[in-house]
Amino acid sequence: MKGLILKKNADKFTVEIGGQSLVMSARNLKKEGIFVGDRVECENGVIVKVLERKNLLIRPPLANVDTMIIVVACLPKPDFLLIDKLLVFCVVKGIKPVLCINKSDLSESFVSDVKKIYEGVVDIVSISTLDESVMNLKKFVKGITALAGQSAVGKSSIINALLGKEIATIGDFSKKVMRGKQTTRLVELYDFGKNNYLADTAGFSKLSEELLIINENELKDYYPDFIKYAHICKYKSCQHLSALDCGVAKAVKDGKISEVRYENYKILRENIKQVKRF
Ligand SMILES: Nc1nc2c(ncn2[C@@H]2O[C@H](COP(=O)(O)OP(=O)(O)OP(=O)(O)O)[C@@H](O)[C@H]2O)c(=O)[nH]1
Ligand SMILES: [Mg+2]
Ligand SMILES: [Zn+2]
Repeated sequence: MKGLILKKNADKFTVEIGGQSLVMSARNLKKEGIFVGDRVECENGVIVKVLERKNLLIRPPLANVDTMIIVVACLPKPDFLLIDKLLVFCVVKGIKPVLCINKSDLSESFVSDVKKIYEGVVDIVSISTLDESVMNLKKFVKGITALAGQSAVGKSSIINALLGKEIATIGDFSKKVMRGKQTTRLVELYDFGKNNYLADTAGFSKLSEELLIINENELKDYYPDFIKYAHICKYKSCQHLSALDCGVAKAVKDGKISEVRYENYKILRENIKQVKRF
């Protein structure tokens, strides 16, 4: 029978199989080779085989990710470079990204500022976990869905609000900032019905390593908003770094591409280039 790994705890796995959740162990398989999100073959209550994966994330460890909901909020101070890294990462891994602006109850102007940067780049949904607007996120949970974003943007709060119960642990913001610790540590999939699952995860902080598989000269091809204007560039291999004869730089100047996106592209490209040298 085929099952799905919902949770991993030492050498025990919680497997969803035939509509039930069962705790199983694995036979003749290394536990390090089985991940939350893996689809597995089970025999007599034991995992015997891991089926082929669509993708695998290392940090957080999660397999077969279909959708990534990238959460951003006005507090903690947003890291737009991290968002852009995550967006590139999604394209590399074949994951559909969604940008979720949380804590919209705190600042309306922040919501419109973020929309200005990312409109036309990614689907955007604005919510607050404090009211019913959080439900607007439900339709974006498609397949195995990971929540990503800086610590304290409200990922665990989103899971609890969507499921209507206190499942995931929410961190105390002030304590968290003081200690600089993440509240959520383990990865677990929560069932949303109709083969849709949401993962509460910590991590994505060491993402840069996983981005190193791309060449700095290819980075531009992972920016859907740049691709729209790249045909205007004089040179086919244009890296969009100088304003001369560059369609992308012109689109930035004309306000069609966000300056934040463009400046962070240059930083990310330089990061990739630097690390690759060693
Ligand atoms: N004002 C406001 N506060 C929120 C909202 N959502 C979450 N918070 C608060 O933000 C803080 C952090 O929430 P968490 O859900 O623990 O954040 P997290 O992203 O899971 O953090 P890590 O697990 O550390 O990655 C808590 O104090 C929440 O009460 C919201 O929509 N509005
Ligand atoms: Mg959390
Ligand atoms: Zn160009």
